[in-house]
Amino acid sequence: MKDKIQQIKEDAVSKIEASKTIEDIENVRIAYLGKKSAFNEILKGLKDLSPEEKKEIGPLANQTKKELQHLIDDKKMALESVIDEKKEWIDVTAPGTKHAHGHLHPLSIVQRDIENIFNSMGFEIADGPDIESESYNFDAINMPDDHPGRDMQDTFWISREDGRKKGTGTVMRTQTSGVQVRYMEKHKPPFRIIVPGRVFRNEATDASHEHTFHQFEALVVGDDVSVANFLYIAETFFSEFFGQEIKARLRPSYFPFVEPGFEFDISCTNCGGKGCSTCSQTGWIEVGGAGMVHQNVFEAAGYEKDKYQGFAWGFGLERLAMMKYKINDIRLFHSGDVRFTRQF
Ligand code: FA5
Repeated sequence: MKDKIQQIKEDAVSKIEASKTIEDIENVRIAYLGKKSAFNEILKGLKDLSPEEKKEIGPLANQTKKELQHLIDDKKMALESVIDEKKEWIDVTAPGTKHAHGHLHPLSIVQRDIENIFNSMGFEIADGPDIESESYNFDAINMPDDHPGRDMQDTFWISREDGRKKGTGTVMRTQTSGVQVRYMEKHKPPFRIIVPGRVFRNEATDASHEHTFHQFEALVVGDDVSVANFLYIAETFFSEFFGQEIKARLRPSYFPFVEPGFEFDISCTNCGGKGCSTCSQTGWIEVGGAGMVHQNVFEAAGYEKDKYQGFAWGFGLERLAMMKYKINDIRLFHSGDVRFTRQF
């Protein structure tokens, strides 16, 4: 009997040592200490032994059972701690994961830059509604109903009844120029303002045209404001904005609300005016329209005719942002693609 117990013990110990999983060790426990195990049979049979044998075998069997139970418990704990380490081990010294922070859209950055530069030159920032009356957007700035100038801007009409009274329609504003008369009705010269804002045109889109884009208008009115003032302010602004010396030039053009009117070019920010693919080898890039405010616009605002002089310009904000950050497709701005906006 003693040999049998010793044999069971040796077998059990080698199986305990070989166990690799919780399941293995549980199987060893059932096999060697469970109800149907050979060891349990020995314990059950103790009652049938002689008193001398009982004295000798009883304590040996109980001692062996205890030893095996300890070995099994220790092995089980060891296996559990390995699993815990794999599952829950935390390195408190590891760098944390970064939280994503919100940031400004490139157009907002450019708009803020523009506002800051003009603020530093004594300009105020004025505002107007995106949904504008036909009157402010067109009629008041010398573009009455039958004016051919209206054809220059494909318009999203919100309401435009047949047989309506002139100027009573509503539009998604096509230009920030509509804020000119709105502002002048409430303010007397001298003043200088810029009007940054969103505008809409019913146009097909391509790499340089959007149906929804931003302009910023500048309007300077006083007793003796001249084209020379405009050129000086424009060159100062663009040099500051691009962080390099920029030259400006005017080419005669037509806008109903200015007389004379100009297309406005700046020296190429890529080649400095020498000629490159960005400026089609001309050294110049067109950035907007400008001119001396038409006296009809002053009259529409309630000013006395020929009393004041002023200049106005309208530039596309996206086009400036594209030049500054070398972006080749205007549609990226409103694409909602964070791979694009994250770069700013
Ligand atoms: C105007 O909108 C005039 N109101 C500008 C003006 C103001 C002239 C004051 C004289 C005095 P124009 O349609 O050319 O002009 O637009 C001005 C600028 O807006 C363009 O030079 C261009 O930079 C930008 N722009 C025009 N159409 C689009 C478009 N579809 N997508 C993106 N930018 C555009």
